[in-house]
Amino acid sequence: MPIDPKRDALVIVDVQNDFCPGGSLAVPEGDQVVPVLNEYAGRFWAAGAPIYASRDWHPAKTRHFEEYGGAWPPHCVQGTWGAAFHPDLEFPPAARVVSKGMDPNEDAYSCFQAVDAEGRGFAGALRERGVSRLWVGGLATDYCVRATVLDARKEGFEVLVLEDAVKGVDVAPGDSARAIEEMQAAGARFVRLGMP
Ligand code: VGL
Ligand code: ZN
Repeated sequence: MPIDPKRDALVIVDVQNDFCPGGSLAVPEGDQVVPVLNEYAGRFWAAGAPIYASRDWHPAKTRHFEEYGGAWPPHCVQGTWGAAFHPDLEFPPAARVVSKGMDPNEDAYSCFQAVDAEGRGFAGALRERGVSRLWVGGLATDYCVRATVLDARKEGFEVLVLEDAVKGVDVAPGDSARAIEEMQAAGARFVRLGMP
C-alpha cells in the first residue's frame, strides 16, 4: 500500500526505554519494533509524509502510578532515562514529538490526549496539515496503541495499524488479541509495509 503524503502520517507510539526490555514496564520484545519503525520512518520521510512520535511523559506523582492509586509502577517520568526514546529509534529530522500523561489526575493512554511542542492538541495538529489517514505502530498494542486507534476512529481518521511494528503487554493473557479485535471492529485495518 503506497504512502500518500497528501493525507498520510506515521504515528510512532511510546517507543520509550521503560516500555522496552530493561525498563520498569517492559513490553516483552518491545524493542523488536524499533528496526521496523526505523524502516517505515525512512519511507515516510522519503515520501515527504509527516511523522509523529508520542511519548508517555508523567510527573513523578500521578494517580496513574500504584503508589497514588493507579495501576502501574512508576514509568516514563519526565526527564528520566526510562522516559527517553529507545536509543536505536531513528527519527528523521521532520519527526514531531507529542507528549501525554502530564496531568497527575489522568492516565492518558491515547495520543489524542497528547500535545505537540507548541501545546497544540494532536487531532488539531493533524488536521492542520491535512492528515486524514494514520499509520500506527509502537507500544503497547493493548494500551496506548489500542486507545490511540480507537480515538482516531472516533475522530474520523482512517487507520492502518502496522501489524509488524506493534507489541502488547498482555497483563491478562489475550489482552492484545482482544485489542486487535476491538480495533478491527472499529474499522482499523491491519497492514504491513514489509521490510526489504
Ligand atoms: C502505557 C501503560 C501505562 C502505554 C502507558 O504507553 O501503552 N501503558 N502507561
Ligand atoms: Zn503511563
